[in-house]
Amino acid sequence: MKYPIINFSLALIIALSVTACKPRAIVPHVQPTLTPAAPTLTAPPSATLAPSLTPTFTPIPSATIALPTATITISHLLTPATDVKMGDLVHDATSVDTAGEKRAPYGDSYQINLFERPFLQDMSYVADLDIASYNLGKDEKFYYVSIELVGTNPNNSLGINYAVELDTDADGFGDLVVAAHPPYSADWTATNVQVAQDINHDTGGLSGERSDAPLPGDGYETLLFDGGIGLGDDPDLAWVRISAGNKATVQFAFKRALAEDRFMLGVLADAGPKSIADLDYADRFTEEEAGSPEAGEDFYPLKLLFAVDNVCRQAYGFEGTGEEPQRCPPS
Ligand SMILES: [Ca+2]
Ligand SMILES: [Ca+2]
Ligand SMILES: [Ca+2]
Ligand SMILES: [Ca+2]
Repeated sequence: MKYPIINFSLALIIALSVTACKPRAIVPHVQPTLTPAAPTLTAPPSATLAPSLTPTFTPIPSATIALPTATITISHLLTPATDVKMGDLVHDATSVDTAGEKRAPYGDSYQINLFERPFLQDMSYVADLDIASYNLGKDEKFYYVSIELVGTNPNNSLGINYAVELDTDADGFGDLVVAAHPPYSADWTATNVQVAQDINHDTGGLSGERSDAPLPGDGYETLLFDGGIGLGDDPDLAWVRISAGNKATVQFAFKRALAEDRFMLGVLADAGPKSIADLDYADRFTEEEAGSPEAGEDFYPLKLLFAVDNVCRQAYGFEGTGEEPQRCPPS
């Protein structure tokens, strides 16, 4: 007579245990899969630009770093080469020699969207933001773009984004951007790379040559690729790695089909606005609002636009006139 009671109690305990365990086992695996990535994927709409431009140094959103990588498996067919022959260096001004004086020596021409401001707002220098040179290489499948920085740590705790801009018709309006965010690794990765396009032709504001600030715009508004979530037709479209050589502190690779054979090329280091939807930054802020890194200038020191370095653009695959907007002067 006792057995049925014992059995019933046991059954009840087992049933309760199983019921109690189930939700704990399932819920955490379902919930985090893709949702945390959403805020970092889309270029911010222009309505929210103003807050993103305020000079704060919020570290890279934790959602980006905390994203459980195990939940997304992306298969790659083709990885870029580890050893690539690179072309001629294009040099950028550096501020390392005048950093102690809290100023850039030269190389910042705000009106033509050329920045040399690897400084925080208090004019303290950040070598990992300071571009010294860049160059282009290619193999059968990929273009490679190396960025040489004065510093050696692209994983600087400020959270520095690096990018390559391509102006495919040389009108001064960037058409494509390949943008990467930390954390970076010495091995090629696509998970921290996005490719976006400017379809409505406003990266140069009204003019590809001059600052048109203050002017709203949505920059590179159309996301074509996000290696973190497998967005895009080609999972191997764009990659980044670091410490690839003393002239390649950061190196990008992207499929040649993205840019075809003719383009103007520039690079960017950005721990300031970090918003591809706000490029060109010279069209967002007036020069007075942005401030200047050059001590002799009226608007010195830096104000709203700081912690940004970029370069003059170089032409690849065509001669051009030499007068293309944002192009480097002939050397
Ligand atoms: Ca520069
Ligand atoms: Ca520089
Ligand atoms: Ca263009
Ligand atoms: Ca646009």
